Amino acid sequence: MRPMVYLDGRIVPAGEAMVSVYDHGLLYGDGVFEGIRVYHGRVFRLEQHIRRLYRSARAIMLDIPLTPSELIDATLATLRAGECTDGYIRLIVTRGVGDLGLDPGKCPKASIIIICDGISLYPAELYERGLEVITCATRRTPPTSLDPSVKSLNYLNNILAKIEVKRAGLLEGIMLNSEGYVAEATGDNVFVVSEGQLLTPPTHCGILVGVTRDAVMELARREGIEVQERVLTPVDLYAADECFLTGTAAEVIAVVKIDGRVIGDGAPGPVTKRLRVAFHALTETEGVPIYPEGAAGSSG
Ligand code: PXG
Repeated sequence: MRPMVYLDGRIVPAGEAMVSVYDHGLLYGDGVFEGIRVYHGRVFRLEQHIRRLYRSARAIMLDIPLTPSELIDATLATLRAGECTDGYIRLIVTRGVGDLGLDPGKCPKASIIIICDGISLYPAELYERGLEVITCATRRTPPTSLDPSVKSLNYLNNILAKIEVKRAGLLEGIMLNSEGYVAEATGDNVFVVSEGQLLTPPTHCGILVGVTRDAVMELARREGIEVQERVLTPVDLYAADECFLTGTAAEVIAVVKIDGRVIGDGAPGPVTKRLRVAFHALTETEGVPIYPEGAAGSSG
């Protein structure tokens, strides 16, 4: 695989893709994005990611200059150009190039960038052992300021929390909302297992509605596990039988210690393991094929 980038209609090797310093995505974080996985020559839940991208764009009054199906075609063409069968897609739509000044009206046309590259995952042994996390002092942006369900290019809220996490010598942390209820991890959603039920914060707690979160809730219901969206406190996390995170990059990963409290028996629990296996199976079977059946470059 070669990393390739689609940039406003042209597909070029990643090293040759350049954007203007006047792009408002760079100047102000004015834009939206998606992170998508490619497994075995298929794009996982591509339609769901595209839907979320257009929803985010609509929320910030950003006109994406391609239709959803044109954007899907451009994404698949970029993957084919790099002969990608397993990797990561970063879809970005910025406000585009304009004069200095916040006014998005200065930007006549949004810019579309599609990066197809590899992805760095957590080390394999962390999936076996589970993660230790903290709850961060930095609170998730309230929906009244910038709704976390909009996947915008403004990630400083999460980055400030990530800096706390790294200063604590850890890899991930849990963010509370401004009321002190559990929202999500810096780049993942949070689940707990408590009295046999799978619980996760509802969207009104101020979260990004994860594509992996949706998939895991579906899988759990299919496996006969009761799933509820419920407002959670840090104590609900500390007292849980199991805790895990979900995300495009992390997939399903157990959390075994939170703020020094051992969760359950301190190892990934049975429900977490079951859902991790079920999620893997889903990535093996589901997805939009990059290569038409039997075509050159097919993974099969
Ligand atoms: N919450 C936040 C704040 C996120 O950024 C998720 C939850 C999980 O959503 P999905 O749809 O991925 O299940 C995210 C997604 C990275 C990276 O490079 C981060 C995400 C996705 C892909 C890569 O750290 N975050």
